[in-house]
Amino acid sequence: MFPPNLAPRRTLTRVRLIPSALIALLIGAASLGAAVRPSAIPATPPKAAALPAFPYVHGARPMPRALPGERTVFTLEGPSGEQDLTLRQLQALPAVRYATTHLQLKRTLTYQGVPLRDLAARGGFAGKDLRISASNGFSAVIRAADYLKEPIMLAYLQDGQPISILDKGPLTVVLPPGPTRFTSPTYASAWVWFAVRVAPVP
Ligand SMILES: Nc1nc2c(c(=O)[nH]1)N[C@H]1C(S)=C(S)[C@@H](COP(=O)(O)O)O[C@H]1N2
Ligand SMILES: [Mo]
Repeated sequence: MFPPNLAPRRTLTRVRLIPSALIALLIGAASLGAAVRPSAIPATPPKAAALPAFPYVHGARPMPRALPGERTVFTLEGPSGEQDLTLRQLQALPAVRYATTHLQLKRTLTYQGVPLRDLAARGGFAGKDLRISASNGFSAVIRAADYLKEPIMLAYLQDGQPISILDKGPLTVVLPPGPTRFTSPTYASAWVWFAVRVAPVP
């Protein structure tokens, strides 16, 4: 768990003032990336600068239906109920890819997965702090101020392959290499492995 004062007070306050709906809109525009012509983007509110571009490999794809018997791998627990997602459905959400040195594995690997920012938008709780839970009962909070600005992801591929249990898969939270705080002991709990669920912090 993190101390409540990880991010500068000023940043936290500003993020909380942005309505979830506006954040969801901005996230949608951000994940469309280069595919969207500037004229298609709604008039840019000043807060748009708070949502940087992420290293997307693709935007949202048509959401496939879950097949009979297809396993739920991840659940979004939103204000209007739960959304169970299969791996194929998770892979239809916008995806980022980058190399990072895994804090616990101590290896530099290329991960691909869904940015928490896009997961939160899909769940209807963009801009809220997130609690990510794991199949072993562990959970950790990831602050909105972190996942809105940095492409923290729920990874499903490691060097192009499904992530083995030995490497903390099949779904594991990965933080990008930029901010040095992400590799500090304070953020060790944010690298949630065996991740199965996300919900907004009440
Ligand atoms: N699923 C799961 N993820 C987790 C944890 C856990 O117990 N279960 N512990 C967290 C904490 S507090 C730390 S310090 C690191 C520990 O990883 P390690 O045991 O590989 O060093 O994983 C984080 N992610
Ligand atoms: Mo820890």
